[in-house]
Amino acid sequence: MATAIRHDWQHDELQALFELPFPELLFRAAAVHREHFDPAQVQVSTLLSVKTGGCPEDCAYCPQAQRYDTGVSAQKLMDTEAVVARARAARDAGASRFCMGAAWRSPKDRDIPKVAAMIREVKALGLETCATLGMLSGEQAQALREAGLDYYNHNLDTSPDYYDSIIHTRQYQDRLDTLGHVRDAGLKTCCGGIVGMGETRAHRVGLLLALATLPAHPDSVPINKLVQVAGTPLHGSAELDPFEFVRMIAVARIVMPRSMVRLSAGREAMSDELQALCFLAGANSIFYGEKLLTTGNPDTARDQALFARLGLVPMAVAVDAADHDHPGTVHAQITEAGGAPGDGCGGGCAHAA
Ligand code: SAM
Ligand code: DTB
Ligand code: SF4
Repeated sequence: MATAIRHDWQHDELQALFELPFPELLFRAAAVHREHFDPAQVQVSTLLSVKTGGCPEDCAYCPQAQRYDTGVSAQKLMDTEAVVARARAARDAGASRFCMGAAWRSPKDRDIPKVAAMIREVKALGLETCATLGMLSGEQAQALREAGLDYYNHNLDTSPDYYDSIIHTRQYQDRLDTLGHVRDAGLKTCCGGIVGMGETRAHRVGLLLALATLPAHPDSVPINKLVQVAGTPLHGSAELDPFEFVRMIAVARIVMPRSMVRLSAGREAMSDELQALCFLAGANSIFYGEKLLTTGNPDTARDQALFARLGLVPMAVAVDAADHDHPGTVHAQITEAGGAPGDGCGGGCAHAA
């Protein structure tokens, strides 16, 4: 019988999952993964910082906060043409989703038409679109949806009871409110958090509990491992045990069985073997391309080789996200030679199942 989708998870249950012997936890997570996904398929997103640095917020992990001396300089919002050129290159390298990030507390209303133009043109390339722009009003979320936005990324970042140690310039409830506006606008939600910020296991449980008891599980759940950047308050934090990171992925997979669990920031410093354990634990999405927003990510050749060595294939774009002028399922291809997306999926894609 298929695992039920639950929204009534309890702290003790998640804690007990974390405490399972590692092989048992991975076995259970892998079993849940197979019920809902082809474990050979991994969704591939590319990030672009369309507005970098100068952010007024005080997120203790973030290189883009104006108040920390991290060497990231404030830049203006990019031109649409430059964004589209980067999106086309990402598509041609094998990405199926393009995520545009802005170092804003929240967008100004006058920014929305500019971002909407980017979304429309990126979508016209046949890519799924995602944006992460900070807090949104209901009207702003609606306007982005009308421009063709598929996903909005807005993270809870950490447990409610650790939040005050990390961010002081906005409240947890502000994040929940933005997620509500995003859901109400009919956008898909991408929402996760960061580990390795000096939190305890109980805080990691608290983050997953907060995510798994949202009114709807996020469609994508990015699990970021803190990228430590000199100048940020969290630089110098104790390194997380890599197996604890894998446990975090596995518990996320078990409690949110239908969500895409993204192995997000921090991959550059991970071995191929650790990443393979994360895929075994139920991760089925990555950021692909040599940069996240301001920090590094594995180079594409390394990821192409990893996919080939593990027999992983990039997931197809959902049909309803594909270019309306060119309807049909679009398939990303990551090959060791790179290459453009085409119509042939070789039978490994989701719709073939
Ligand atoms: N400014 C918007 C916001 O905060 O919602 C959007 C961009 S913000 C950079 C997106 C997410 O990136 C954050 O919520 C956080 O989870 C993640 N992030 C930022 N810096 C990070 C770091 N050094 N390591 C890991 N994740 C990080
Ligand atoms: C998410 O959860 N992680 C991504 C994306 N959503 C926007 C961002 C990671 C940023 C890592 C630090 C940087 O490159 O600036
Ligand atoms: Fe600003 Fe977002 Fe960075 Fe926080 S995470 S400082 S809101 S860019």
